[in-house]
Amino acid sequence: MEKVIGRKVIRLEEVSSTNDYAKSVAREVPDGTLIVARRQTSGRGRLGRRWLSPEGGLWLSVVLKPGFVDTRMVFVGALSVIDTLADFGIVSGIKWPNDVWVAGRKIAGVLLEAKGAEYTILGLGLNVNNPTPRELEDRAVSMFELTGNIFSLDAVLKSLSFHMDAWYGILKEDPFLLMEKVRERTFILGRFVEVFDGDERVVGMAVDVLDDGSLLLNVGGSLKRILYGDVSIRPLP
Ligand code: BT5
Repeated sequence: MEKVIGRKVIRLEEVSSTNDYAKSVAREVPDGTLIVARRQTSGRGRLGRRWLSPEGGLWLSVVLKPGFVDTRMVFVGALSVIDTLADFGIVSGIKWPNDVWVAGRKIAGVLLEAKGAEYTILGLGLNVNNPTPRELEDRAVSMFELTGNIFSLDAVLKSLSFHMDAWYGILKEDPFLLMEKVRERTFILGRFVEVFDGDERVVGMAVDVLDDGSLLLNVGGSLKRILYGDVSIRPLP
């Protein structure tokens, strides 16, 4: 079986979703096994949204078995993408909770799915050599579009694998250090934002990301803790 920096890797040409494939093998494979596909036919975002996954991008899932559930694993994915992009000369930031953006556009997204404490699937999509899917217009970007360069998917995968190993280790050893980095990299802090959690829309100033991973908003002078949602940046009222 192929390994990338000590990590077992399963490569697929095409799959519906690497997260679904990862779930189907999760019980049998070791902690840290990575599944990567050239194309996904039904790539998923959160809340059943579509993740467009044409050839040229990195579409992968990692099976993690830390023995606990921790939603902050989403930041293991986001910080690893940020470090990987930095390795290739691209500066990026976290749009809380699960997006990585460059220059106002989304370059990567993380989808975390846990089966109790048994395993967690960390799904990650990164636009590398693929052009931005047309229907996303100016909301998405790829490494190719930012730099004009074609990257070796294996080199990007190796870098991602290395950084995921490091941040996963930090989450287990010292989650507060992980959260320090998350705060440093969350570019919405100090911005006026709208957050939609599927039911409720809240508008306020993003003040902080707390140690448990939640977002603190100043809503008309009172502080509100947001556990989950979609953030859009808004002009100051
Ligand atoms: C996410 O969801 O951002 C999580 C995306 C996770 C994708 C990976 S790929 C490997 C693994 N297997 C899967 O099936 N999924 C994971 P969310 O925050 O809900 O964002 C979804 C939204 O991102 C969509 O509604 C689009 O607006 C946008 N989007 C879709 N495809 C995109 C792309 N390739 N690049 C940038 N934005 C995209």
